Amino acid sequence: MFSTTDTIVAIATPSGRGGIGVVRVSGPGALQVSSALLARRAPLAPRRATFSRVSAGLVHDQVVATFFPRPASYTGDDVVEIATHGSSVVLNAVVNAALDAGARLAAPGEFTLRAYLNGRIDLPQAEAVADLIDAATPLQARAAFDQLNGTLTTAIGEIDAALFDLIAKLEASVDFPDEGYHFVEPGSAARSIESIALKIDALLETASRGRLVREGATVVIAGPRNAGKSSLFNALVGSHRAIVTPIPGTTRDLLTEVVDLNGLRTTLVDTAGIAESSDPVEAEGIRRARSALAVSDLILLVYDGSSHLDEPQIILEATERKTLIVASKADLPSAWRRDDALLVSARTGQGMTELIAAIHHALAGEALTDTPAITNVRHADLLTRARTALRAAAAAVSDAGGALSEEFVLSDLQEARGLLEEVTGRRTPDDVLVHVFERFCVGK
Ligand SMILES: Nc1nc2c(ncn2[C@@H]2O[C@H](COP(=O)(O)OP(=O)(O)OP(=O)(O)O)[C@@H](O)[C@H]2O)c(=O)[nH]1
Ligand SMILES: [Mg+2]
Repeated sequence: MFSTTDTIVAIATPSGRGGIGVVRVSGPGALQVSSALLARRAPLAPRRATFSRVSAGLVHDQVVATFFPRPASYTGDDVVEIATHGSSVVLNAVVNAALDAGARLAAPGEFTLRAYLNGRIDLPQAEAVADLIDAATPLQARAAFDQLNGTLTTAIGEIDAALFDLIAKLEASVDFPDEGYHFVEPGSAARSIESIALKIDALLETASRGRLVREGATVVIAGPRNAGKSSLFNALVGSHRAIVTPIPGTTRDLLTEVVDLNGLRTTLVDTAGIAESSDPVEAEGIRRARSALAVSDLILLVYDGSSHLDEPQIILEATERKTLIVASKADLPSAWRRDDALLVSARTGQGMTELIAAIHHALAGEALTDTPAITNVRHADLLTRARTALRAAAAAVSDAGGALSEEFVLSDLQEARGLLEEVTGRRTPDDVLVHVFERFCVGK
């Protein structure tokens, strides 16, 4: 389904205008296609930026072309990158000329797919390329870069090696049953399985923080009317995004903005004040506020710190979800106190730093700076299933008592191993590949 023998071309830089733009050509015909475009007659020297011109119909430009010979190129095939001025007219003309010269338009992610199919990178590394390109915070970029560097592959490789070792010993027991000798005693098999399971657990423990880094968190600002929710939202966003008025019931729709809170990508949601309302518009706003609460990772429950607080109100709004209680308008004389409330003034900025730190802590715990190994749901899912298979293997060992039946244990261990190989892409069905590379944009 993936043709790898033809020559592909695409614009590798983002669409729009820029100082330079790059067209990437990869495949066995990369040199021949690019020489059809370039005015320069002499062949391109490997890995040397070479000044030339292109002419494609009406369009002419001065360019720098670089030839990366196989196999030490991004894709593992011959690659020529042509840097033009960053005009979409020029870039499209160059691509069209390359198509005329025999190249085919690359599908999304096809350059990286070729790198994977040519064994330049494994599947987690290919996924890391997409993550790095999509990173919205420095921490996301860092997590993706670590994965690109092979941290996950190394961790999985160690688990796989231990699993392989155990499987080999058990198979030896199966193959030489007449010796009356177990190569692996049940106790030692159980210990090996346990130690492998612990390694997988350690990886999986990083997964929920990893998801936070990768996908970010949703923080919903809720509370009674006029509590100062929209003012707080604006202060966190850093612009006058939401309408603020002294009139209770100002906000009706859900407002969302993505912000970087100390490195954590956060979707902030401002909501209508929760109250009994006979106004159908406000009632719909309140219904939406409640549904936003239901999908939040964290709720900021905001109460006006300067006016009397109904104690039952807080209890009424308490939910199962993580919640921070905020006493707003801290620049005014306070009308109530609670030990667990964060005092914040959107007007003066008082308490904002502490609030952001508290949000960060509630979502991510102590440190989000040590990079998690697992940031990807596909990986987490496969590892969870491998963990289940190991649990079944451990159960088969302990049920057997003295008479260990290697075949049963082996089939579970082999299943676990297959799942690990699916993470790294050593054994990956085509539909998984399609799914992974769908996420890419053209030219990557
Ligand atoms: N002094 C002071 N006033 C504030 C502060 N934050 C909000 N206010 C005032 O409180 C009133 C309500 O603020 P909003 O931010 O609109 O409150 P809200 O909770 O979004 O209100 P609804 O959308 O109507 O539920 C406005 O008059 C704000 O100027 C603050 O930190 N200090
Ligand atoms: Mg509001």
